[in-house]
Amino acid sequence: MTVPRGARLRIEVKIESSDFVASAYKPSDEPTRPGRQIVFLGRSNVGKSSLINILLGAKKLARTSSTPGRTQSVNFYRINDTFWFVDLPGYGFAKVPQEVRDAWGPMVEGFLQRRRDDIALAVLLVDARHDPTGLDRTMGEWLETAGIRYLVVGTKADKLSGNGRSRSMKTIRTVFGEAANAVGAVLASSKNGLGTRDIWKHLDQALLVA
Ligand SMILES: Nc1nc2c(ncn2[C@@H]2O[C@H](COP(=O)(O)OP(=O)(O)OP(=O)(O)O)[C@@H](O)[C@H]2O)c(=O)[nH]1
Ligand SMILES: [Mg+2]
Repeated sequence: MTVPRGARLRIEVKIESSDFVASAYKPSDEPTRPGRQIVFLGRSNVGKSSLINILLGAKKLARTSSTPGRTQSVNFYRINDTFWFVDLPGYGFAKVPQEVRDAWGPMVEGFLQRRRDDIALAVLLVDARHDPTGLDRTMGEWLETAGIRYLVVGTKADKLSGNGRSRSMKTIRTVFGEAANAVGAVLASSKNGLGTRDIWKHLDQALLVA
């Protein structure tokens, strides 16, 4: 096949609109409009809400905070009126009150199980500066068992040197590389935009095949 110069082989999602739609504390709060979902998962404070903002080029759409546990509900963002970004509450931060930690399992696992068939891809965020935690590994295994495909994103990569980034990528690949449902790994920064193009490539792919 001859591809004309400048032609693109695949369609890329262009963000025409992104809107906050709902914060769900229980299933009945969830929007019922159809559409595939990209869900963002990871430890409290790892940078889920910040990543959503930079991917959408919308600085303040998702609320971010230096206090872990900012996002305690399931937050729905409607993109191009066709698909969803879903910002899930973070897990595993010692300073988050016990009742919030107890609520996490039923809320997030329940959500993932109920919406499994609508999920085009999960984005599992881990802090690039540290080895993935036991809970990060458990989350990966959980997604594996649930049959949900996921992309691993190492966040806050702006805080690492070139060597640190290589080391981090290697660790992430070692921990998640064998998993059948892990579609790839990307290092990212919500401060300087590193990795966002690569992440979008994976999201495009997942949304196209979904
Ligand atoms: N240097 C740096 N800081 C970041 C990056 N991403 C997030 N942060 C900071 O990390 C803190 C937490 O970011 P959030 O996006 O609120 O994290 P979250 O995962 O949504 O946190 P919860 O909602 O509490 O689960 C904030 O102070 C952000 O400014 C990044 O790529 N680089
Ligand atoms: Mg958040």
